[in-house]
Amino acid sequence: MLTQEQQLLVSDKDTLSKDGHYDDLAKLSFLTEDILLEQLKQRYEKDLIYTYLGDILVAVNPFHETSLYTTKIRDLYRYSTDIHKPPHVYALVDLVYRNVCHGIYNQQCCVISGESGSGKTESTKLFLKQLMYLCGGSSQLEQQILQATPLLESFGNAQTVMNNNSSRFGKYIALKFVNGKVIGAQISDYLLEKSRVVTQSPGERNFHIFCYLFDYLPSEVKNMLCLHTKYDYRYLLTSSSTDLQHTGAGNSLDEVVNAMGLLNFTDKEQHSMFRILSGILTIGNLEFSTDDEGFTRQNFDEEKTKNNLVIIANMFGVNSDLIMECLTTITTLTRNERVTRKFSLQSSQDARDALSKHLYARLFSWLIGKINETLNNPYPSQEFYQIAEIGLLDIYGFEHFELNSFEQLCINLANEQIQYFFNQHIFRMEMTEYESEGIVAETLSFTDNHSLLELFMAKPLGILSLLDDESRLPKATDQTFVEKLNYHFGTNKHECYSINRNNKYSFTVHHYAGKVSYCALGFLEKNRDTLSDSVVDMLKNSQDDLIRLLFHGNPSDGTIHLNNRLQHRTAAEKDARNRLTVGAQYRNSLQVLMDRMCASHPVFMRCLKPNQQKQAHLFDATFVRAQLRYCGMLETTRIRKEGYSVRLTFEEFIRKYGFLSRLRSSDSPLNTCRHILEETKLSEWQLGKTKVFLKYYHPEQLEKLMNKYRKAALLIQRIQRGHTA
Ligand code: AOV
Ligand code: MG
Repeated sequence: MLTQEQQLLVSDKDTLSKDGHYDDLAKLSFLTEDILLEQLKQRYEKDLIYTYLGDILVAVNPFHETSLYTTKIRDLYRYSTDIHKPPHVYALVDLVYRNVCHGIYNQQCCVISGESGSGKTESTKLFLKQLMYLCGGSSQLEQQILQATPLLESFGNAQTVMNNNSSRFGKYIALKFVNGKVIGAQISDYLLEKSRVVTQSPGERNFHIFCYLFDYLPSEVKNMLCLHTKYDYRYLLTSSSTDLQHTGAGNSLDEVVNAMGLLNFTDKEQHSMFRILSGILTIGNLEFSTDDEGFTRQNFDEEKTKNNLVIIANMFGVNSDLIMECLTTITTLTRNERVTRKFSLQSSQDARDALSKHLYARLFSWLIGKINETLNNPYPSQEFYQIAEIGLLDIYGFEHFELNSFEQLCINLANEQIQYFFNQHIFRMEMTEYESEGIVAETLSFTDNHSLLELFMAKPLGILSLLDDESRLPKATDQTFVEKLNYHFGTNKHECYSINRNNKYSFTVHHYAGKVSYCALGFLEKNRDTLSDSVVDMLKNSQDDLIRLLFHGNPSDGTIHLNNRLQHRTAAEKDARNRLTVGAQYRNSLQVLMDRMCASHPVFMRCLKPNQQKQAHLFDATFVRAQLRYCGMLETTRIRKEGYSVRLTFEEFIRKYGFLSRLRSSDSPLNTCRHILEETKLSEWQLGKTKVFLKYYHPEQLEKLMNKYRKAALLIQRIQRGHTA
């Protein structure tokens, strides 16, 4: 019995292996859904989790440690010219990195998709680590880039029903290279699910970092931060789960602190950060009571509450009376008159939770800004160098819970966008380019999700626009929002929408990955995302430099300010953006992401989840079949086979393969390419107006020929040297 490592080392991409399964399913001459599923299953059972479908890499989550990532295997995929390698995420890394080194593409992106818990984040980490390995692996910058991951995961990931280490934010890491060396990186983040700070669904947890505080901080530090045990905090117990055993990403607080050190976070900043986290947990324990008129009482006479207030005031560097005032009253200025209104109990609780959510979200943005400041080394005299970029996209996967809220709507919209991009790339661009290049090809048919995107994004009649309208109307409620949706899209007016007659807060959207019913309770408030001016003013004037910075208050002379001029500026820019609703901001950030991806040469990786129990060695065929179907995997195979998945401009082609033919300078680029191709005796290629069109299997054949020619050339050189010696 071969080990996985040996299997990888001996496996040959070209041939049907002895066990009767293929490395590249696009090579099967006959492919049905059943065969595809059966092949994936057979491979999965041997821990061969990677499979090609043409040039798309499919990965089935093994849910256990494998020996697929040893140093030996890492070296196997290191700058190899032999591309007979079995499918692996490292093969993708090798491909994009070689493209950088050979100057083939200046902008590439790796799009990793799949539903929640399918393995996107793990694949991203493997990708990044291997990429840093290929380009050296030892420089400080490379280490810093790798260290950003555990830091972001601890603040941005949490346990959900679908995944113990679920990403609750989206990220796009852009890595910049000069001469094959990484010279900088920039992380863009997408909509952190900040509601998790104050509430979690059954079976779910708060962000990992909160648990780390209790699991790893030495008791004297915990005392200093006035932290008790994790069972004492409401924000950690809202899911009524008493099992708070840590199951996270396998990171620890040590790793987080270590990463912060490497990424130039000062001790003072780290200290402030811990105090903010402790303050957030404590503020969650503030209980309010009502007076005779039903308003929130302003005097807390309970001992416990008084103590909590003192702790919060201390952690946030603000006055405790002021906190109380901000959370129980609102003061407005009307015609030069200050009018103070008392809050209802609900308003006080909302104000308290809004403060926690905002503070955490701003802390998260600050972390990213600070990391970017460190990673974004300006390279000396950039204009003399060709900078190449590799982007890595890792967002939250498609989600379908029992209760789906605004966050799921946003998450699923992002997944629709990625699916659209995938479709666009695979199908539509294929056809448009054939046309513009004058290539003769059969029309390829495909399923589109354009109409769903319209349902969300259209102006003025799309879900997000209508939500914005309602958010602006003072009298509107979550219910009137659903009524508007039903009016505009219900009763067969939109194919992707249906009314839920038995629930006035609910509506159903037919996503590419299935129908999801959303509960609109809280939608308007989540979209408005307001924080009262008095709370902002209070935090702006905090004694703590970091809190002041997060709310762009007056900077002091502390290091935080000095190190953060850039951050300060982005914070101010963010403030301007903040006036937009959450939905509008999100739409904009997705648009920027799409533009960026469209300008890149993409490679795709599709992660599949073998079962819903997060279990090893369990392949639930029905569950996998559904995933294969909705992400258009079968169609993908067909299109890839029928179409020309590889296209290079004449110049690129000549630069890459010119070696295969004697070039005549008098020839036009078109003729030179034709000449090379004819000499290779390959078939089924086509020449367009500016590009060479190849089938997905051609590069491999060309690479084979190149190797043969190289060997021959070496031999000739040696013989010639022998003659002259
Ligand atoms: P996701 O990123 O796709 O979900 P993850 O990458 O977090 O999913 O993977 C979920 C879990 O599956 C990990 O915590 C690992 O335990 C396991 N896993 C994934 N890939 C591998 C692998 N290659 N080898 C071993 N175990 C693996 V979400 O972030 O929820 O959409 O929002
Ligand atoms: Mg993830």
